[in-house]
Amino acid sequence: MTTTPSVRTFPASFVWGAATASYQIEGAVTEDGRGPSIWDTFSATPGRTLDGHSGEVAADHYHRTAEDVAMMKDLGLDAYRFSLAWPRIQPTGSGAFNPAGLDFYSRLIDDLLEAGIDPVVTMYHWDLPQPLEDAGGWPARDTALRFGDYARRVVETYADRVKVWTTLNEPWCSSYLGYGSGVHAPGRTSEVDALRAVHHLNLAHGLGGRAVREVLGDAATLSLTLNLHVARADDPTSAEDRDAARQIDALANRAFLNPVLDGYYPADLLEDTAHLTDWSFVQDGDLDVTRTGLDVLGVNFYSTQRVRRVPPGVEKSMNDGHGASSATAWPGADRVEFLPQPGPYTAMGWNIDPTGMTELLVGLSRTYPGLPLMITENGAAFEDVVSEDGRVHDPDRVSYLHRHLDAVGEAMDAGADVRGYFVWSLMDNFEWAYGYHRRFGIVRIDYDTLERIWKDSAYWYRELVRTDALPAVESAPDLA
Ligand code: IFM
Repeated sequence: MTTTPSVRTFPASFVWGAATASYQIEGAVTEDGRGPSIWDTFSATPGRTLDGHSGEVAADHYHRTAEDVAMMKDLGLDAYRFSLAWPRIQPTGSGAFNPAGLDFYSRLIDDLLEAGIDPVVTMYHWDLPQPLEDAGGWPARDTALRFGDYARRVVETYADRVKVWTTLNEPWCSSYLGYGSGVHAPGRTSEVDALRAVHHLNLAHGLGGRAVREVLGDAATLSLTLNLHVARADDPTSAEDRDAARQIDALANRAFLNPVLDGYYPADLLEDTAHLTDWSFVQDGDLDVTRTGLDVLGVNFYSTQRVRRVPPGVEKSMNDGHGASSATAWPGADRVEFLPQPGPYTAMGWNIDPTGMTELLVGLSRTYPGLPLMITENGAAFEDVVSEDGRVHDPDRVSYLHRHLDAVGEAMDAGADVRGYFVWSLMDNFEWAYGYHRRFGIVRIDYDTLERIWKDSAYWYRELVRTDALPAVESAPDLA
């Protein structure tokens, strides 16, 4: 007897979207009054990004918003997640706001709404105004206060049209990659500064969240996007390895979840890092500010980690899969080793393991029952090529998306309240330290002509959005 494999379906209310970020797609870095950001400075510093690539032109989205919104409409997207460039809106990060910058996003929001696409706005996706870094950056408390002012202004400006507000994207990256390992802008390497940055980013979230709730009241959907880690003990029977996993969970996950959802920093985090800092930068009342609660938690998921505790005296490898090669990448975790994972891998070298997606979502829904979840990023970079037929056939990406969405469905079956999914990314873009050498888009950017070319994954995604059912991977080339 043959059985037809059942097709995974999603509720009609499930939100289908695509995500991008300002510095990665906009270009136009000196136009219409935009000020410099830490990523402009970092990219201009020799050796910081592959081949010295920068976001100077990127996907030229700044000049092609109408075309890009039309493309999103063709894809049938319910929602578009994008970020506001703080230095475009407030060029020095404090003081005067730039009307041209505010207008740019206002037009984008109008175009989206006219196309029937909900704008999901991230206030900060890593492009800190350079003058704020010069004054101390995220390790300095004042940066959080400046963010609070900026947040209030943008919420007041767009509240009539934008209801879903994400304060920060992946503060883990801003703090540990920016100030710990230094592989991201501004490229500093201090364990203590990384921890100070963690707190000030949480504080910034709190201040931004307050602005959202005060301006929008009950109409607000407040969100924060985290790249939570699924770090598994190499040997689950080893207390040392389990403790290594606990330590990474504290640094990567609970350092953000606890202050925002519970109003404290985990005791084990404070203990693990007590030799570095007494955390006195957390001032009285701060945790009341950080504890905003969330209307929806944004979850970015790409891969899993495997860790073990290295015995004293044994040399450990420093690769944590995020290009971190310095001892300052994970404050206080100097005896934790990130081990190579079984493949397959994406072009980032990240292992493909959709079980991590299910584990993460189910775990979150058990820890925080009733908390709605939204996949705000998931996707993969592969070595795409344009075929002779002019098409980009990207079966590996289609398979990656299929398997991860199936894993999301499994988590929903197990009770996780997942409201939607945003593919990373709408289009190829500036992949930070990797420049344009990594392509995550479902739409290809030809960086010579800036032409947009739909990959098979884009046609496949359009079919998914249309039907709320996972199309077969093999059907992708025929869906154009
Ligand atoms: O490109 C990034 C994005 O900016 C943040 N999340 C991970 C993506 C892939 O590295």
